[in-house]
Amino acid sequence: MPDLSETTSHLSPLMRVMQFAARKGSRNLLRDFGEVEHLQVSRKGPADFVSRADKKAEEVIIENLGRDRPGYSFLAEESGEITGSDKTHRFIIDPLDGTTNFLHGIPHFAISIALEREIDGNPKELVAGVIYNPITDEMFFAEKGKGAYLNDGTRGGADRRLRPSKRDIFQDSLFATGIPFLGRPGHAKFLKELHQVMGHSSGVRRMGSAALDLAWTAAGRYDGFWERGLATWDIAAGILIAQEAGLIVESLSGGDVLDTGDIIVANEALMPQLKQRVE
Ligand code: 2AM
Ligand code: CA
Repeated sequence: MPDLSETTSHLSPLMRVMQFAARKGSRNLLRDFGEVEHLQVSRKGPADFVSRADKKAEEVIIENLGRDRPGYSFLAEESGEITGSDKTHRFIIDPLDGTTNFLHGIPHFAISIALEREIDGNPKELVAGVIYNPITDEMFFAEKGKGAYLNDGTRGGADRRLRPSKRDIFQDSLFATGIPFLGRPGHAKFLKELHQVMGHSSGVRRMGSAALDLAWTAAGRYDGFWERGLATWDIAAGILIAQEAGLIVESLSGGDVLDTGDIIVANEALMPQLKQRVE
């Protein structure tokens, strides 16, 4: 269980608020994840239970953020759009990214929180993001212009600057992706892309949490990531973390990546090589 009293005084007030909310929400998820194991064997299965766990975590996160930043608006997976008195600031929340993993007792899921800001009528921009994996206690985070970091509680609790991999040879590179969900178009296209990337790279992983895929790419564990049809809350925090680490983030279908949810991420050298195989 994370110790919420840990000193985080080196962080900006906003980052402290966001990380605190993520850790608070994660307590509920961890407790419920422990129960999932028992429920696997019940006839009804854990699906209903998990959707309640999801909602509960979201409530806790919204409650904490709302207390520290009153008036801010929200876009959250379960609650949808909540317009506050301040329409220029909006938290974008995924209380449980990797729901299918959680449901099956697979310890690979995360809480994702981003803050979007609109100033003087300029287009909205992502100004802060956190992705927290409560199982590994890894907190990935970034603020606009300040770089991206990982705190996993080791090395005296110091933040480690995130840097993407420097690989530039496609054959040596490892990529992450997501498979289009049941009922969505694009399976044939995806299989073609997968074939192209698999055949020429070091491999492809499909772990089931887009937020963690982005965080891991920012950390240089993957050399790139692509997926289509994602929701704003799946990728908002991850986009900023990847960009602040030094990666290129683009939409696979033109327009704004947050709006389209069709995302491709890689370093400068690999981006054209990956694009060529998935566009
Ligand atoms: P979720 O776990 O919050 O649903 C996996 O490829 C990624 O796609 C996850 O980040 C997952 O988020 C997201 N996703 C969005 N819509 C989904 C759906 N209908 N079914 C499964 N995963 C979905
Ligand atoms: Ca999600």
